[in-house]
Amino acid sequence: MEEQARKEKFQERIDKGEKIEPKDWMPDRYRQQLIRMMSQHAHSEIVGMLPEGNWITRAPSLRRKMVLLSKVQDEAGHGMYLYSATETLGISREEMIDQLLSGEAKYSSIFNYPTLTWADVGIIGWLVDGAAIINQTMLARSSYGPYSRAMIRICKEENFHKKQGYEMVATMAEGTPEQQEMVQESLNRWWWPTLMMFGPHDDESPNSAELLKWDVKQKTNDELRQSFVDRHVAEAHAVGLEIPDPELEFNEETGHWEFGEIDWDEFWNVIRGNGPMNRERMNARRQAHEEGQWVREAAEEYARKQKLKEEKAS
Ligand code: FAQ
Repeated sequence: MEEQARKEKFQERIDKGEKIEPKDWMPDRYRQQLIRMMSQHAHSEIVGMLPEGNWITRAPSLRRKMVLLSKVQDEAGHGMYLYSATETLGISREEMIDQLLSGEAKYSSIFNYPTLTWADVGIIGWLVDGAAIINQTMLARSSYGPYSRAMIRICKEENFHKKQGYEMVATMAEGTPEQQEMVQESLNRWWWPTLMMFGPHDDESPNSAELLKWDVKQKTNDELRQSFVDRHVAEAHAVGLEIPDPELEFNEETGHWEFGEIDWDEFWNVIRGNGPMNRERMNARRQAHEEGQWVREAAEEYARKQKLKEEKAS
């Protein structure tokens, strides 16, 4: 089939709501966009273990420690599903990791901020996982089968993460004056970086048009950001917390919360590698990769021996 006819047929399948599977024909650009976005997403899950992981040894009770340990472990699992789903597009895991470690591939800006207090653990669960759910509930309907299926499972776990984060936040918000101050201070630091997670405004988002056309995304960055604000302002108010935005105002006509402008210089600066924790995060990943070399070698050797055994047996 001619390239153009194939592209038209592909678009028809997308418009009918059919899922695209790994062995199906797809435009090279569709493949490249998915590799970019999904590998970036996988890296975010893995780098995203670091800020909260920082508090595992200092959790204030055994219960809190167990919940945090399993949450951080879930994020590792999400990274693994996503690397596997991305491999179905013809890129190897080694290539993806190389791209992360060389700085060629991005990961979410949010993970370049420090976790300074215990309240940050609750705030990340509530806000960062809350933002991830809004974005990923949409991606669960994405046209690429393996991505969409990974998202369904991931969203179930992220919902639990958000609930545990909000429960921590609510507990601190009705705790001692010091706890109340600590959780409000944490919200003040994380609110704006969380809004940045949704990416640049629609008119400055070069990838959105293609991703919408191919039904990878069904909503724009600004639409998702607005859903996040509407939901989380209500949740903040329900536990007596204040959103750190003097311009925040409810618009009765639209039924939405209007909010102030994001500091886009800060966003682009973090993406370029100059956020407060970019260097530390990359150093931690590089060190983990080097120290994991013997594990990868042992796993390969084990797989080789298993294969030999199976060959002998057959
Ligand atoms: N950070 O044209 P657009 C989580 C880049 S998972 C860094 O609008 P697009 C779970 C963008 O890549 C969080 N870079 O891009 C968890 C592009 O650069 P490129 C991760 C960003 O793809 C919780 C350029 O700016 N989630 O939190 C960011 O249409 C707790 C122009 O942007 C995903 O990755 C950013 N925030 O929209 C884990 C979801 N925003 O690549 C641990 C999947 C934009 O052309 C603890 N990804 N850029 O060089 C997406 O939904 C989309 O890719 C967006 C960006 C919305 C991130």
